[in-house]
Amino acid sequence: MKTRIGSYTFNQFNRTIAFDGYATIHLDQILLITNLTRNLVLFQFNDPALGGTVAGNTLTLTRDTSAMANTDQLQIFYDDPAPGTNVMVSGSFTRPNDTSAYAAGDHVINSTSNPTANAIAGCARINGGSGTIMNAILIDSANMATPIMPEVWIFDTPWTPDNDNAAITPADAECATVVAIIQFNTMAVGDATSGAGGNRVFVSDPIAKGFVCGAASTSLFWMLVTRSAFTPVAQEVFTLRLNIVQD
Ligand SMILES: [Ca+2]
Ligand SMILES: [Ca+2]
Repeated sequence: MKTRIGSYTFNQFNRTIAFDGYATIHLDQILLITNLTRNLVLFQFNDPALGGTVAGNTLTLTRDTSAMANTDQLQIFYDDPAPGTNVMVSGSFTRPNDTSAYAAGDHVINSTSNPTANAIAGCARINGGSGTIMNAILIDSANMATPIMPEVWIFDTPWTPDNDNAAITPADAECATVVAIIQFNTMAVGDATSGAGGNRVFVSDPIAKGFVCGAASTSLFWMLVTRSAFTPVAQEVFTLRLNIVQD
């Protein structure tokens, strides 16, 4: 979909234009950029003299712009992917190298002393973007006779994680950043080998929970809670996949 980009940063000396609302842009989707202050074309997709290169969200122009001004008004047309793009995103963590039993309500995360809040980048198309989580799949790298009963909390803001194997204690303000709490009504044994040699997969029912990412982020953040007492294997890996329809 042809989109006029309203938020950008132009640097005349570096010949760069940053697309401020985007984490990444694609050269083959940039259509036309005109310096309206000077009535000059800066980029045209089918003219080699008006080409450029892209890194991250920044276009470096072939054309010399040193005689222009950073404050010149630019007209940028970009072929943005159509809204409603369906994506799969995922993140994983490895729990500690111990086999300490969990109680119901405990946090399952990567460290008993210095845990890292799990993040999944690319949930939104652009920084501050939005979407809808359609369903979730949790993969457990082990197959225990008494498995975890997983519950996944999804936040739009990083939270301060409790230690592994401690009861979760989300603050009121952190609860106010929750966008979904996911239970998994379908569980299947994959490789039936007992313990670390096996695995299990948990699948949610349809979710349909909307979210809006933070201003400078495309990420959502997730917390795994066990609602059952279970004994893990050392360095068990949990992977969360989310199916998202991005706006
Ligand atoms: Ca515990
Ligand atoms: Ca395994």
